[in-house]
Amino acid sequence: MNAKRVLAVHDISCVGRCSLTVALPIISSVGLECSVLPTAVLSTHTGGFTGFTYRDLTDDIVPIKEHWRALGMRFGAIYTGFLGSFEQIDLVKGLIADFPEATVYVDPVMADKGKLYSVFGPNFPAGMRTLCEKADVIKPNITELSMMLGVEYREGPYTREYVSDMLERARAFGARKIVLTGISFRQGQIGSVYMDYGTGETGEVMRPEIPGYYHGTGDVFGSALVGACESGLSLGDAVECAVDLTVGSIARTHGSGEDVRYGVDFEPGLADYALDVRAHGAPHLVKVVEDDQIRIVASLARSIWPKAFHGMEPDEHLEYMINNLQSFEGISDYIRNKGFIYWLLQCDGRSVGYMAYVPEEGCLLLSKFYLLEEYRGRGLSDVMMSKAEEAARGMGLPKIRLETNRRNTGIVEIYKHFGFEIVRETDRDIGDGHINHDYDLEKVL
Ligand code: PXL
Repeated sequence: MNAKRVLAVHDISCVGRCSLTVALPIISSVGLECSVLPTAVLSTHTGGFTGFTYRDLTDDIVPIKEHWRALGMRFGAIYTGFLGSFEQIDLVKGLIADFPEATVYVDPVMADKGKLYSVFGPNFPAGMRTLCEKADVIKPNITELSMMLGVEYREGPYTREYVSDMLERARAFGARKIVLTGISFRQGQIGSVYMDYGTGETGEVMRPEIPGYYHGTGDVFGSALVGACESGLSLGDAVECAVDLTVGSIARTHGSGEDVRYGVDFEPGLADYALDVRAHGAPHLVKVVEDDQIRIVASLARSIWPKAFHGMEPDEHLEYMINNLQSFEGISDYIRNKGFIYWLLQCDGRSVGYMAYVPEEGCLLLSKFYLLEEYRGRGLSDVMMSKAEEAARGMGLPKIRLETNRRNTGIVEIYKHFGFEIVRETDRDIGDGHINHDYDLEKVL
């Protein structure tokens, strides 16, 4: 399956940048495939234009979905926005149930500035709430959240207690994460707050408010959020990238004096948005030089090793290795006195793994190669192995060798996948009577 395929479920308003006409370019700009399920076709959006055409595509949703199912189609994410009718709420819930592997982002597009959009009836917020209950990530504005919670809409600026209380109430929807837009804590400032209910990660991204009302900004923000999250960014980094694209688009539009019904001028900001996402999210290696970095390596070893070697070695053997070889002092000694080169793997703005190697006679010894459990299976070990190969080649060494615990069949298979072969079994005394029962593996470059 193409895990990077995002399905955007919104209307297509032919003119007036919003919904699918912004979701497609923004999500595509970060290298993700954006498929679409149009919920309605309108000549223009409904905000400020009069006499727009409106073709409701409710009847097409199930046949389109069934065709995809017959083809065995899979989606990495489903991102829903403006729905064409009340009945579509249940149909979209059915769609979500039929593609259970997808991460579901629901933007309950229906209201702003305390008012429900004119095309929706009064029961729409309660219906939208049931859709939010199927989501992994929800992105309401404060009006939509108030309506779904059945509480009175209040104009900002807000106190932090008020906003925290709203986030807490929204926990009942069951989504893992929420991004709440249209929040201000003082006059002249506006932004978003976010909360990851699972990890407790929470924060706010505030910017100076630009006067005026700008159409389609919720969709620019939502699409940028989905693009960034699906690129592997943490929620906080994704919100930053989305806010920057949105605010930049508003600033250009404000400056140009354009008719705001045509939406915001987001296109010139796309290249920077894509670079921003890449800079925050792309996994990359950082050489370990400073004491602080060595401490991070030592703490990664402490988190990774007990799980990685669980059931393979007695606890005291593991403790000996961690305390002596992968402690701050042990790693410092390897780097500063023994010629080892350590690298930290950065991803989602944090250190998620590490590797180390040292040149030997005729080969490179790959001495450490570890990833946090939750970051395995995402191709990140390729980044580390490529670095080891690049280093060996750069030093003119034709071979990489490594030693790995014989009982760790999973990692042996991974090394074989990278082209390593078992060359011997060894029982090495690593000091204090501790013996490592290893395979020696080699890869000829
Ligand atoms: O940007 C939200 C939106 C999406 N689609 C249509 C709309 C609106 C907001 O007014 O009218 C058709």
